Amino acid sequence: MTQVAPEAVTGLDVEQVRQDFPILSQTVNGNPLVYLDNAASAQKPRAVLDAMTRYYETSHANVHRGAHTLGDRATAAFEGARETVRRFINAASTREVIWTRGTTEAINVVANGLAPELKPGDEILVSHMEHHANIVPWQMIAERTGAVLKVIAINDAGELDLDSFEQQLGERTRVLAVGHVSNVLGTINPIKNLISRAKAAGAFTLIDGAQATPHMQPDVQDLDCDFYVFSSHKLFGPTGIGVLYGREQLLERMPPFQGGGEMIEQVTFEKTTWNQLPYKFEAGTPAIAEAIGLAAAIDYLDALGRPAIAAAEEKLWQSVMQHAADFPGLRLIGTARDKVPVLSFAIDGLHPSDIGTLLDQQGIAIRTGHHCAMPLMERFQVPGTARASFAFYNTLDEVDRLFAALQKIQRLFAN
Ligand code: C6P
Repeated sequence: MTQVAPEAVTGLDVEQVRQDFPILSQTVNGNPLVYLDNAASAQKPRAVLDAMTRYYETSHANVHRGAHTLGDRATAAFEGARETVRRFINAASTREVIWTRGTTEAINVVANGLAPELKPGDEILVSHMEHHANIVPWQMIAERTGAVLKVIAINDAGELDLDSFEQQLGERTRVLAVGHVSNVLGTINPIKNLISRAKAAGAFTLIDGAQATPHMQPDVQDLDCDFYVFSSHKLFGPTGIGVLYGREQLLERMPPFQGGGEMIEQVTFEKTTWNQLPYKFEAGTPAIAEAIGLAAAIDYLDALGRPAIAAAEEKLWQSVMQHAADFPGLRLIGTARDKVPVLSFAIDGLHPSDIGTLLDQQGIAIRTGHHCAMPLMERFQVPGTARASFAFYNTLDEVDRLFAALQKIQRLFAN
């Protein structure tokens, strides 16, 4: 259930939408909050908070165990949430939708699961713009198996260098693991093309959708990827839960990630057999309320309408770009043609962390630092960036306030 205005069919009534997000209507350091740290974690609509509270107030019990009414209710809601996610990504079956703690855990599940497929000299291809979550698990698996990590170069605009991709892709490539959207640059990568090329080369494909899903709806069957992963908390849902989509026959082949309850079929001291999918990868009591909250977030976004959300983001982004072009000494990091509304920048003479602190004093929340993408910082030869990341509930007035505040900071440092 959602509190969306009827105008949502043609365009978002942003002021009305903001009423759905209780956290946004507060002052921070004496100023109305301007929340521009959405790429780190997005805020939650009341529909999500209500769904989780309702669950705890009426239906909580452990799932898949109970011979009682609450257990049945909890199981139905939990598995209903899985079906909502299946629909969201257009997976062929709920057996292909695995709950994880988030994107990071999902990538670790896949890296661990593919380890038996890798031998010394096999290549794992990532890109120079990956988040650490899509680098480090592969390095760990490479160390275990003798496989080698290869890196697709990027150009100065922050786009994948497709020539470099073609050069690196070869018969030794066993895995392609790339982000759908960069958390620092906002670049939308041409993943459908990459997946089809990698598949033709015989590689497994994993797409990190952490930064894509807040802005677009992936169709995993159309993309034809083997794995697609994302986090709930960036998608306006609760923290502590995420999704691993995996192609069924690969998930069947992969070893489980953790052992314990739920993931077994039969246990004896001599031998244990695994539960069917998706439970084989879901050891222990799952994050039940969080799954229900994520489903409520997806329903909320559906009710707003993806085209309306995209139009609202586009309007914001045009204003951001205009302001940025007029701002003396501001350098954009990431100028790809195809982008989500993420503004990474440096300002001459200012350290990113000073920018962040001084903006916060004016009630404006952004993120500064390396954004868990140290190799990318090194590529652009910056210690870190300031990053303002936008969501559909941000307003044009907030964009104006960001740049007015940046001007004030610049004047302060000029004196
Ligand atoms: N990026 C950011 O501020 P988790 O923490 O598991 O939910 O997501 C990890 C992750 C993986 N891939 C990408 C592309 C991401 O952007 C993130 C999280 C946040 O950019 C926090 S570091």
